[in-house]
Amino acid sequence: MHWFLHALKKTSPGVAASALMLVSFAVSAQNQNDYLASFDADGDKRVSLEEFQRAMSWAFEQMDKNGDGILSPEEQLVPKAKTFTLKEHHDRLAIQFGKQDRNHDGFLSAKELAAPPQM
Ligand SMILES: [Ca+2]
Ligand SMILES: [Ca+2]
Repeated sequence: MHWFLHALKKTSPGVAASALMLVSFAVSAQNQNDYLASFDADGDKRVSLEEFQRAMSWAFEQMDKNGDGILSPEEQLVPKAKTFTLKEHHDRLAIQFGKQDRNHDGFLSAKELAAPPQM
């Protein structure tokens, strides 16, 4: 038997539960890093505002068929939708970025990025 499982068997249920919590925390930290990597274009393990805006603009760019930085109602596939510019999108993302940046260092760490959106 693996030493770790053996040790768990010998310990009280409370200790076993906290060991399991440590394992699940390690897994979610790994997911946070994977999530961060999808934004982190220069690989410095933190997300700048520019990287955040670029990653979050992917869907916008897919919809902006003629690439003029403006989503017309037809491009949004919503009749009577308000015209929406890439600049407006970036401005909103900048506000969101500022709220997610809890320690105000100008970058999002894996933890800040994975945190629930701040209102
Ligand atoms: Ca980066
Ligand atoms: Ca930060």
